[in-house]
Amino acid sequence: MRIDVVTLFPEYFESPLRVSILKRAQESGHVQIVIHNLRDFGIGRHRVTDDAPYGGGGGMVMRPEPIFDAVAHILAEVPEAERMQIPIILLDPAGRRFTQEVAWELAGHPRLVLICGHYEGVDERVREHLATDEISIGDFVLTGGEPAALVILDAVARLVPGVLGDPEAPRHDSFAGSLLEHPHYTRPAVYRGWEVPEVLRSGHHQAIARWRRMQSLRRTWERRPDLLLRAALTEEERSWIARWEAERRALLAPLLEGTAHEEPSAPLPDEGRS
Ligand code: JF5
Repeated sequence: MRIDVVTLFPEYFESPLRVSILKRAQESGHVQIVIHNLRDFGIGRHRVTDDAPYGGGGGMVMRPEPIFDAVAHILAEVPEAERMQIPIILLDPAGRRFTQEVAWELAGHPRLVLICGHYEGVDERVREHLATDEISIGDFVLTGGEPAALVILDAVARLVPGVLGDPEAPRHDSFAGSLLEHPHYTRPAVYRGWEVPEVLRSGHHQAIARWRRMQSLRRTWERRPDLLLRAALTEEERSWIARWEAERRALLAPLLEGTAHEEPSAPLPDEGRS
């Protein structure tokens, strides 16, 4: 797979791409990542890439020409029929939310183009007439699209067949099965008096698998109950959850006793603090 990135800050990508899995993925030829400096496509002697917004207001907006020219340069050698299939992705807080499902979808393409916005954003004509996708990595605002592009690069590259040692690994991911991961332990068996659960040291593989599945479910039920709606669960697994629900209700019952039909309680007397 090849991923082209258009950015005003090519240096931003240097060290993240030089270490660990992304480094090895590039060295082995499984993934080719090409960073393009948007400034090289800037306008005039000063290679300008931004300008003041029409209609006034503060800040700067990225001009469309350098971005169109950078993408034209990237796709110049690609035959028209193939070019039409390549996602041209603008990183933007207003985009479609990036999830593991979107990562799998993008990993299915032989090429991607990522465009990093800056300032108040890019000229609307980039969205309308160049970008095929707008993607957000979450509901927060970054100074530019670069960190978001790195997140997408990382999540997508590791799904390319051969990038991870074990070809089964990505399918075993938390979220792949739509449940959170079970706890992991390694040596020592006892650290500061904190013991590794007995079952994991028992060598009883079936009991271990069952314990892990229950831990996964319990953790998901506690922290991300929304994920359970999409999970494929056995009858037994549903019965575990039903038991936890019952235990929770039993714990809450004394606290809620008699509150259902009561008038809102009177304000507490002033405790004398100023
Ligand atoms: C950006 C204008 C893009 O802030 C983001 C972002 C947040 N979630 N996903 C992406 O992108 C950077 C900033 C300003 C356009």
